[in-house]
Amino acid sequence: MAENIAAEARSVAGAAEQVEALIIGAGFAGLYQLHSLRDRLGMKALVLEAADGVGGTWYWNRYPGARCDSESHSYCYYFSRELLEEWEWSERYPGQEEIRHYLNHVADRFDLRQDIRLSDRVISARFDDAATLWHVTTASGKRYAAPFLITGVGCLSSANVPDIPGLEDFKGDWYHTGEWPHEGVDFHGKRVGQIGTGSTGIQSAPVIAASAEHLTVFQRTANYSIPARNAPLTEDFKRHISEHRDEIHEIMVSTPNGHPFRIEERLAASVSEEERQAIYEEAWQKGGLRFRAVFKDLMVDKAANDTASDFIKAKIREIVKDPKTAELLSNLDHPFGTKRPPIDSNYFETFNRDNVTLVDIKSDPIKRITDTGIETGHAHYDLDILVFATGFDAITGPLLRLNITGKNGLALKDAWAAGPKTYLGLQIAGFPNLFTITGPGSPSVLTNMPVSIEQHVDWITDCIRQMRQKGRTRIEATEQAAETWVAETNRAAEATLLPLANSSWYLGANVSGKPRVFMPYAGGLQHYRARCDAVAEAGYEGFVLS
Ligand code: NA7
Repeated sequence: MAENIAAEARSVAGAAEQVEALIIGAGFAGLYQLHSLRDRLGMKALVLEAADGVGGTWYWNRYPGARCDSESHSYCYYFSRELLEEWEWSERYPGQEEIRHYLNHVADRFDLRQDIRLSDRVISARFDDAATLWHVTTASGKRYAAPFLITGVGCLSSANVPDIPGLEDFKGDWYHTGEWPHEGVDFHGKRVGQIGTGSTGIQSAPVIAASAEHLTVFQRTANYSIPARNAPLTEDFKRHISEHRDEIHEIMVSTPNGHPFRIEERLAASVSEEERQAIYEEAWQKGGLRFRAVFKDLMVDKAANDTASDFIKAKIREIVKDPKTAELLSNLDHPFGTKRPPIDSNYFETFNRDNVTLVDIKSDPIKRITDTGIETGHAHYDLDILVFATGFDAITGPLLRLNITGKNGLALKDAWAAGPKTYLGLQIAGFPNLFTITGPGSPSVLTNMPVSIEQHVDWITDCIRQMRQKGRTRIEATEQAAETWVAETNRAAEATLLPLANSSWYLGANVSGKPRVFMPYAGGLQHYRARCDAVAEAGYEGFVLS
């Protein structure tokens, strides 16, 4: 008897919990995917999440000044009219805390928490070909199994801390912006060094400077930025949104980037120099990503792009008082918009403060971190706190760290040794029944993310619905379809100016040893959506269903 009980206990301890679908990540993607599979298809689905709360990217990124660069009324789900109507955003660009509240509200409203397992990181996923089952293991040793595995791990969730010698010697505290302590960091009386001037560094520097004794910003590549002109939403604007939801959504799904505004039809050269300056000036005053939409050729014609870029350089020189600092900040080595274009609140103005210094680490690179600060070839900077605003192992990083193994023992890291290869960014040949929400090869980071996420989740849900209706249990992208899609993704990027930014994370250039491949699909969200729909209508062309 005792023996039987012990054996049973062993088998229970070793047994995998089996459901119909496993979803990794409780951010925008995972929450909506759970709701769709469970409440629309009636499936038993589970979300596995490493953090101790929902929110995904917005759970982790709590650095000072963390704010979204898509407008709040578009940075949300549109699948539920009730949800849209009951939630009211407070500012033009939502801050991290407000977005996290929103996602917590979604989790409660749709009763999702009961099917979310928090505080346990997925450490491996392995496909059992004979059983058509994905076996997933977590850090705590729990095992799960399901026929379908869906990743909603985000594109910017794998922190990139550069391998600078000496970090272990540093006596002060150091932080990566993407893994910021929940209790916050007190900068009062501290000498802070910030490495990185991407969207994150551009947001954090003004906020850190406001309380630190001194902030030294270490800039490798100068960056463009447009003022966000963030402000509380007016009652008039809130009314406008609530009266025009359908029109706003229609614009979002029919434009290349999923934003709630259209790109102007005119070319930069179609207006006089004077008119062009007036158009840029108006867009600069209004602020935000709409700046990029004032001419339709800014992202495809270098001469057109130069006009925008020259305008922004002149603005930087006008704002920044010290000529040497202004020169460094405006010494831009890539066309405007070819790296993800930040929007800011007083970034360039911050360099007019007495307690802020800009250090050019392109001409004088960092040699090492010492116990008391940062040493470059020519100087030593004494610091109490180091902030790494150095970005992410973007798009592929979060997928690769799941340790996924497909058919015939094929590890994803080997399948992608020369760079990611997917079909539509949704599936990988050799990895049946694995769907990657906003995976490489989809528009993802080039768009307003919730719009791309809803499109992917709807497509995946519909695919699984059709499979179930037709008694199919397995779907796998063909190698041929994936090859063709990679070629199409490359062509789409080459038709734009995007590949001209050498140090872009779109290319994987920010992580040493990462293959240089342009990862997102740059052909436009509206075209991509049409393509995904056409594939489904043609009976899932490019996939094998069995
Ligand atoms: P980004 O955009 O990748 O920016 C990272 C910054 O850190 C960028 O200025 C990099 O310079 C710099 N960096 C990275 N590694 C180093 C090393 N080793 N030495 C010096 N400087 C370095 O990341 P963000 O977090 O700002 O933004 C990512 C996205 O998150 C953003 O687009 C939003 O969508 C939200 P580089 O340009 O490589 O010379």
